Amino acid sequence: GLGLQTERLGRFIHFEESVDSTQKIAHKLAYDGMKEGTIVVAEEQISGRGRLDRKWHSPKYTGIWMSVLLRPNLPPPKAPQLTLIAAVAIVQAIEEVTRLQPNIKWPNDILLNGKKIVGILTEMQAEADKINSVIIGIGINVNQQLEHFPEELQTIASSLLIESGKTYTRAKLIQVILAKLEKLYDQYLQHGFLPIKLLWESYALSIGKQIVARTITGSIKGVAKGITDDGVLMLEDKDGKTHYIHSADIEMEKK
Ligand code: BT5
Repeated sequence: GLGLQTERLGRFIHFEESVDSTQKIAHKLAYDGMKEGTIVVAEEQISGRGRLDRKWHSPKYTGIWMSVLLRPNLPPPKAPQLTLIAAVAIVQAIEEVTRLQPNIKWPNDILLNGKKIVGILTEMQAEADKINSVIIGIGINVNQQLEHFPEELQTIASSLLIESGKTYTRAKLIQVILAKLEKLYDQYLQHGFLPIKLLWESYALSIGKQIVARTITGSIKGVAKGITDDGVLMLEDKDGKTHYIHSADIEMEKK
């Protein structure tokens, strides 16, 4: 067992040795009416995915490939906040278990020493103006050596093992992540996003820095000012105009 300290999250665990994507299974379980807190965990993903149909490298036995089903009673525009809540929970869990201090790169990356160790993919099903289900996909590089990564990832990705020289028990990490996530999620449902937004900003890398936001319609340069109460990134360009970025890849500008 995982020794869970949660009331709802992870009370039902769907475990598989090898899957296409834990997201796919979680969507099916959501459709079948499974309860909030159901999680899907796999040892390996053959077609793990990122945003915009990008691939997520998910080799066997070395990482955490997990999807969490939530059913918040909220309108669809609130769903992106759940990505930020998950990011805070994961940072807190990694800090507690490893004593490393990761940072968040808006919206969905967690980095150590500038390299990506975690990716989060939030997908939503809504009916009319109400969320039916949100699937939070979490990928964490735990015990990979550098040579486990494909060459194109070796300069941009890392793992907890590479950064600390230690291996970690994935079940322990999952247990702590679910405990932190449940606590923050309950706090969010009771008190709203503001307290979590402040926490999120304390871990964020790009706030106050010059960045480039690549959106599907083009790139915008400016200074990241922070996030709105809905979790939207605020970017101020050189003319002092504020842009509200809902979805993008962020690059820190090199001086
Ligand atoms: C993400 O997308 O970062 C979201 C990744 C979510 C993965 C989880 S695992 C469990 C669940 N099931 C799934 O199928 N997915 C979720 P994005 O921001 O689009 O970043 C994707 C990019 O990250 C790729 O194009 C690569 O450049 C890079 N990448 C791929 N695999 C990586 C890895 N293992 N570690 C670090 N970077 C990686």
